[in-house]
Amino acid sequence: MSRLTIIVAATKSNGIGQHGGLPWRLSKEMAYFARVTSTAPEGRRNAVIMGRKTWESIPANFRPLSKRLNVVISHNEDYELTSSNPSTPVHLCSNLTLAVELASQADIHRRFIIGGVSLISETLNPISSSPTPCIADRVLLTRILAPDFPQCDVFIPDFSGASEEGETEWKQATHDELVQWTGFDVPAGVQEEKGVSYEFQMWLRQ
Ligand code: FOL
Repeated sequence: MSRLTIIVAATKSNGIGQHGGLPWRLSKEMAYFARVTSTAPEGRRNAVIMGRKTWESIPANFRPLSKRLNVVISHNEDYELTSSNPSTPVHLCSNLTLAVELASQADIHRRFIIGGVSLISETLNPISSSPTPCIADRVLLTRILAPDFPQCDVFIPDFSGASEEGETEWKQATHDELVQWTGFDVPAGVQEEKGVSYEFQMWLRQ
């Protein structure tokens, strides 16, 4: 099964959203998201796989996300995907397995899970009985260090701590490994934007 990378920005309490959108507006952080998910070798592109609510949370003039194959998951097979940009492909799939299959064509370089919580949870902790589990082996986490954004109303499961068996399943990569994987010079250390401090991190499943 093909590799999946989760990309997410989360507070220390793992908050990621509020009222159906992002709790913050950080233009440099968003530029990092756009660059990481768009960077691919000549002649290939990446896929961004998302749930229906995440699709709706992207400003209408930015969706589908340009230069990327957009795959939206909805159990409603009649869901209307309205596109502001006919030159960027967007597809509807009824489940994650079909979405990953679609995003595994030869011209696709990397597959990113961009939210929301149910897709992130499903790929962090796949049900092993599932016939075709879709498992994420890498998380590009932007850790929002301060403030805590207590108004968050959606949270991802904690993946970086110890598992039930007591061993850590995830290990943080070094900053050099993050730079190498992305292929561009990601800023190191604590970043500051509009009074918010955050850090670009990469985590790997051991
Ligand atoms: N991961 C990270 N690191 N930060 C995020 O903000 C983030 N957001 C989502 C998923 N993973 C994330 C989901 N929400 C856009 C808007 C919301 C969104 C994802 C993307 C969006 O408009 N993206 C444009 C950038 C436009 C700009 O530069 O302002 C894109 O082209 O990617």
